[in-house]
Amino acid sequence: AEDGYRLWLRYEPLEDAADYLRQIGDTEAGETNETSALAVEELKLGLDGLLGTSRSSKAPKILLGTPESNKAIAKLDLDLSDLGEEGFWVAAAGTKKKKQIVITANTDQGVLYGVFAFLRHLQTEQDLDGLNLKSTPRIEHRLLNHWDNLTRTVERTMAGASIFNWFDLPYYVEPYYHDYARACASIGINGTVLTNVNSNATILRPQYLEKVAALADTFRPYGIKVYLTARFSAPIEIGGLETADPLEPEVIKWWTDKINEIYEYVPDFGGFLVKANSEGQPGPQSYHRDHADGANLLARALAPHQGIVMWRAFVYEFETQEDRHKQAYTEFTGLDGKFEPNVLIQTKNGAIDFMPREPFHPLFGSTPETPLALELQIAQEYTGGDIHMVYLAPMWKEALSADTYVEGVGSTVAKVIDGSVYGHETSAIAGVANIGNARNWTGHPMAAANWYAFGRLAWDYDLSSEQIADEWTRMTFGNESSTVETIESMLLASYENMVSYSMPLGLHHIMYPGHHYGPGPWHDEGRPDWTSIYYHQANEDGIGFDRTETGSDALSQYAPEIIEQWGSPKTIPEKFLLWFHHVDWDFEMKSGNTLWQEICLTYQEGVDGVSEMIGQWESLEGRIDEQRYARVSALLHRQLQDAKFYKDACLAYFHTFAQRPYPEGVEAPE
Ligand code: GCW
Repeated sequence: AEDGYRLWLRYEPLEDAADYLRQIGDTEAGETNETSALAVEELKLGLDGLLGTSRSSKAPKILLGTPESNKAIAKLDLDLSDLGEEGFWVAAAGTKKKKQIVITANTDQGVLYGVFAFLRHLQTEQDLDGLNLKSTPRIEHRLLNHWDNLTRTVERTMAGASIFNWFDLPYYVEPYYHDYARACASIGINGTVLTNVNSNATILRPQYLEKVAALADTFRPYGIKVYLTARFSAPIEIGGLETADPLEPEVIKWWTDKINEIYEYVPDFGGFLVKANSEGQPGPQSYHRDHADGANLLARALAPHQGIVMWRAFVYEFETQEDRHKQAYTEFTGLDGKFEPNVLIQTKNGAIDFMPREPFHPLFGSTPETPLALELQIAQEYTGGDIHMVYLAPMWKEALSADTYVEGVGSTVAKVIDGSVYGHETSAIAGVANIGNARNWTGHPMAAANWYAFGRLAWDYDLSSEQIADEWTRMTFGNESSTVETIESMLLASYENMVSYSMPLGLHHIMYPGHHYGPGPWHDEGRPDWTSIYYHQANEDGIGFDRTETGSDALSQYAPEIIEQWGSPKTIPEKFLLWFHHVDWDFEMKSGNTLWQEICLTYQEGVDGVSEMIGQWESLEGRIDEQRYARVSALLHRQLQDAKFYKDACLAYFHTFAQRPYPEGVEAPE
């Protein structure tokens, strides 16, 4: 049965196998160590599955390995100087008479990546003529962030319990840890943070470090480093100290000893991810110190071991009375230049949270001295849980390709992140994982596309959403052309549909509190900055949050080119309209509709988009396995119901202010 466990690494027999078999013969690998053994094993697994187990000794050989490990490759005398430590080269080599395929790199890790690239090439039925795949990653640290607790609950990911079985570790290492690592390595992910940013300090106790070491040992051959979250109050919680003040010598000593201890368990430990002074987490400000004091405390102790600190910029307090959009920028630009070189400030793509659509975070480009890491959310906290089919690559591409203008046109968020705008050496990107112990890892069968897309974009942000969707679909559902076309078109429409039926035109933070799944625009209890009415500001005149000069002036945190374009409701891209402007219900939109009409029609469009996806999916009945067909079918019907509910709840509520008729073509809420 097809339960999705194999993800995109299915290796089902190819229709064109015979053709490939003429071009692919035996494999000649070099000397082995753990990582190169995995490369050999994966290549065999892939080829056996895709092409069958018998290959002709007359067909061109695959030469696998580094020039050091494989003499035949050394003889080719290839120039690998631009491949770095992780890049690979997969190419047709040899002579006309004696053709060969070479999969090589400077390191065994690169060779493993090359194997996955070669297999992907076959899985997606690409030509072998003129084979020449050469690639290096654009970003150095490409991490998953698990928001997993030691009790195996997972914050905001809905695909089951945590995959990390702490109870059985280190004595029993689940075989599926290998499959997790394979899947990650196949898309170039090279690090993973095992614990939730909201976790307590327990993971730092020796009893747990032993378990962490077992996971690190398992992931290492796949090129995946292990990282942990560091609770700032750990010296008090588990160290018996009275304070966690980052400038206190005993605190400095405690962390230095702790970090040295971690490296005894995990010699290549990656470092820490820290959420401090945010949403109730302890931090340096509790001792009247700043984020730099806190981050540097850890960074200095990690530096001798080459560890890094990813200090999160997701900080806000209502007490300051400042628009939440502005707070991270205010705090962190003031500290630029004060951080140790092994600190990165990890910043969500948008300034508020992981809303369905946000303008890019104004911090990007605003800290010339400090490298920023980009944090994306693969888990669908605000985008339909693991129930809605929403392909997130277009959203991430929008963030990555946004122009900050800080160093002139073309200073995109991607170039801030990869270090090129300000010439930083270290670079990082993180994705909050959507993985759980669901048999298919991600709950919704289509949600695996987001795990896949994150890895591919982390490796190369220039890949298009279309190309990634195409690869994933072919690898996951096979190459039959109408199946591929249909699923791709569903994937590519899905993000915009979801924005339309939940938070269109720059609306944000109007979800139901707590679960964050459905609508709750009426919500106004508790902290004002956790309510919905604070963000949509609807009243009889209109709707939207004024972030221009006449309002919170968050817009002033962006470059002049952006202020100019976004400063007026007439010139701002309408997708961000209500994020920055409070606009009259009768404001005329580019379409000629009034704002009220446009809001209604956009919600309706989102719902209709889901109906269309159902129609498309139904055209695939009988073409794909029954199990995945039925599951996606059921989920899409639920999504339609939810989309209607989102639309009805929001329109009924906003109507109480707008008091205008529903435009034609919109199903009015009952
Ligand atoms: O989006 C919010 C979530 C919290 C999360 C927080 C964060 C891990 O609702 O669950 O906590 O962001 O990113 O720290």
